[in-house]
Amino acid sequence: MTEVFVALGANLAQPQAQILRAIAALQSIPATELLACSPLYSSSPMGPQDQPDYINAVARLQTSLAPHALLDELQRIELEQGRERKDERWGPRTLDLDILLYGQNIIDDERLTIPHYGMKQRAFVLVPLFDLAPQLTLPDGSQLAELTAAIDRTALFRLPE
Ligand code: A4P
Ligand code: MG
Repeated sequence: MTEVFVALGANLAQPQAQILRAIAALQSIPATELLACSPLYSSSPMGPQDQPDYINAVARLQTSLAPHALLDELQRIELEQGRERKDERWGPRTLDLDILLYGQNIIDDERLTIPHYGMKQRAFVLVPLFDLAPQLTLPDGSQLAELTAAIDRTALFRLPE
């Protein structure tokens, strides 16, 4: 089994309900166990500003699926929740599920970049990841605690549980 962290994001069609539904759907992935989920956060959009705020969270899983098989499952869940892929970069979506980390593996091919390319620059990823795993070291040796302490979190709000 490999420990995996998945980022969840949504900003359309009742985003908080989308995230809760996606967390439930993660529990249906074969050969995979949902270990924990972070609190939910609201965040202002990165990218085009003419879109609603996002709800973001991070889930901790363990899986015996290979990385690409896990991506297939995550994309199936996105489609089941009405995800449409448009040309606009960083546009609004009902659900985005990104693999942040797959153990300490480094993967870079046409379908997968792991660690996720933007994770170190995004408060809406680092802060919920830190909630789950404050001691984490990334595959490049950087400490999650140091990255999280340095990130600007002015546009990030933790939702009451
Ligand atoms: N792909 C490569 N690596 C991965 C990975 N580690 N996990 C490929 C998942 N997928 C990965 O993804 C495009 C392709 O990336 C996939 O086919 C997969 O093979 P996509 O979900 O179709 O497109 P996307 O998510 O729009 O692309 P991108 O550039 O990854 O978007 P981001 O970076 O995820 O940004 N603002 C706030 N506040 N909160 C957000 O969550 N999210 C975005 C989306 C923009 N602004 C946001 C947020
Ligand atoms: Mg994505």
